[in-house]
Amino acid sequence: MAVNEIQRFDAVVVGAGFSGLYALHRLRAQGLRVRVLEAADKVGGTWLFNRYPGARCDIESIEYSYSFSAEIQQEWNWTEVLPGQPEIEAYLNFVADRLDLRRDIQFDTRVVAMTFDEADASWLVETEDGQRFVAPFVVAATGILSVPLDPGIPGLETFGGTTLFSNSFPREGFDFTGKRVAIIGTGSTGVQATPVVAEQAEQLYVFQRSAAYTLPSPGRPYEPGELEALKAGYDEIRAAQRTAHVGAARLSVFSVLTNMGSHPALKTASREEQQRAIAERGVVGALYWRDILSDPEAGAMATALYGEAVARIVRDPETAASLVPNYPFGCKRPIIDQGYYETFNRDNVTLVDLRKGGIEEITPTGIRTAQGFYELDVILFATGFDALTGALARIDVRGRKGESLREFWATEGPYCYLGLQMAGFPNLFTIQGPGSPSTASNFVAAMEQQIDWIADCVAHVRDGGYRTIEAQAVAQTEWIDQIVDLVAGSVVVHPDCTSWWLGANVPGKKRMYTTYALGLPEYRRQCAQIAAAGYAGFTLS
Ligand code: FAD
Ligand code: N01
Repeated sequence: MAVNEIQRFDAVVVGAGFSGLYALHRLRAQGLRVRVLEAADKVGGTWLFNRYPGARCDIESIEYSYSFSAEIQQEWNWTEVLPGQPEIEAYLNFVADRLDLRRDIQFDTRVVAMTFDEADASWLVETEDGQRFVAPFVVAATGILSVPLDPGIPGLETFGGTTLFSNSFPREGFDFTGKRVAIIGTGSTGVQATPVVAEQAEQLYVFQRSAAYTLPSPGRPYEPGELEALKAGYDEIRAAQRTAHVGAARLSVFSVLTNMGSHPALKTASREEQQRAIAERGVVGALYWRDILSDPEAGAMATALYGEAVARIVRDPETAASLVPNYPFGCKRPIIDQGYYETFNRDNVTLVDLRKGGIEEITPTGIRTAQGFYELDVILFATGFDALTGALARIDVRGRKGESLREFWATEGPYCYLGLQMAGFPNLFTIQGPGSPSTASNFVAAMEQQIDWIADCVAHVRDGGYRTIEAQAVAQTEWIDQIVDLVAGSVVVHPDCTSWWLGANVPGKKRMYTTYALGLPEYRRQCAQIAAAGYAGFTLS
């Protein structure tokens, strides 16, 4: 086919991670001709790129997996309760083969522009290499954590050793043996990578700008027969998931938060009770009190108690003190780790607390900070993502009257109706966009519900003889404003919070918390109600 020839489909899906694969399957099952455009050379998205040592899911494998196919559920065998990156990547490849998805996926194809054509009521989708696709519907399954954030450190490109990024880690892996290594960043990624890299490296420096709250992972391999027993009761597991606030009913990093209501209050607990809690539960004992998210004073007490719990693990008092966060628990997404604090007792591991003197520059031989110079062979950046809106904003999306989505979000903030559509951009669906429960839930459960909703919506438009469906600006504003109001004054918008879910980690990005906070079941109910009411808040034409 000539490069400039336009290819027509009923729907274009951008991205071939968890979301894009399911969107393809679901829309194809409805008889649509679908083309998936994927920048990478393989399926997997998150689980293809983030192959750094220690990469692992924080939700049980049997829940962090597609529920739509009873056959796939039974055929795939997870080996661990909390699956590691290789296993999730293998699972997604299995699903792609099992459903014969690859025949409709075009790899090595990056979308750079999408333009809505009023007359044709369709989207022109253009790729980096000049290919053009036209389709009435586009599903942007581009990922909420898929655009690496430039750490913006002067001299980065001058480093003469090996520079690694956690979110584009080499396919063949990397051997840290005998190397002087820096990990920059102590979010979920840095915290996961630290204990594993420490075991290989000659010397590991962990560069910490903000300390993390992190809970010990409950992960382990399945016992013989355990998975089989779980699979026998899969219907009940999925039913429980559907009623769970975060879309995961079994043990997860979120359980410490969701069960808080039944725990005692920290402010009224005696000193003995507090000490017993951390003696018996470690750092979790500092964070499981019911009042610490709602009462700032209790939150501050929890941070202090957390510091005491860390000091019981980390032998060097200065390092232990440096590992205590200076923002309240709950402001960032919870982290789980496999021996993070214990790692700082190793002779070959040093914490570089950047609060005592930040990074000034990277030189050909290492990192210069205000507190000294560190000679290095390897720098591993675990510095995060331009989350939620980053991937779509990197595409030049033009809606009605040529309106730019990138500019709209940059000036107004991340407005989006239901996390599914933006006013002015008809027939373009986002997956887990702003205003969805995405960042505070089991992503796979949340994503499946959204794609089912989108597929039903597309069928409604086509069967009803309509050409377009478009979010109304008023509905969109009301939706996001009610979400913003819900969390006003809470820890997630605390002034000291620099979380990606606020957009606060990206210089110049509008600071707004847009995660739907009422839980997945209520979100599902509202989406269903809106559809049943003839797609209230949308205009069909
Ligand atoms: P992605 O997996 O990000 O896939 C998006 C795809 O779109 C990518 O393949 C990308 O190449 C492609 N793409 C983007 N832009 C373009 C373009 N312009 N043109 C063509 N292709 C494009 N969630 C949980 O619920 N639990 C967890 O434990 C968990 N762990 C995580 C661990 C890590 C390290 C990270 C980064 C995220 C984690 N998440 C977790 C969130 C995770 O992103 C989602 O769970 C899920 O994998 C997202 O799937 P997706 O298909 O929507 O997006
Ligand atoms: O990214 P992050 P992440 N100099 O943004 C620091 C999912 N996930 O990749 O906080 C020095 O959380 C930055 O410091 P600060 C999960 O949803 C899940 O770790 O901005 N430091 C921070 O410490 C997670 O929330 C798992 O002060 C710099 C870190 O880098 C999301 O992905 C595992 C810096 C970035 O932390 C993102 O996690 C992995 C600089 N210039 C990821 N720039 C699971 O376990 C940034 N930092 C399931």
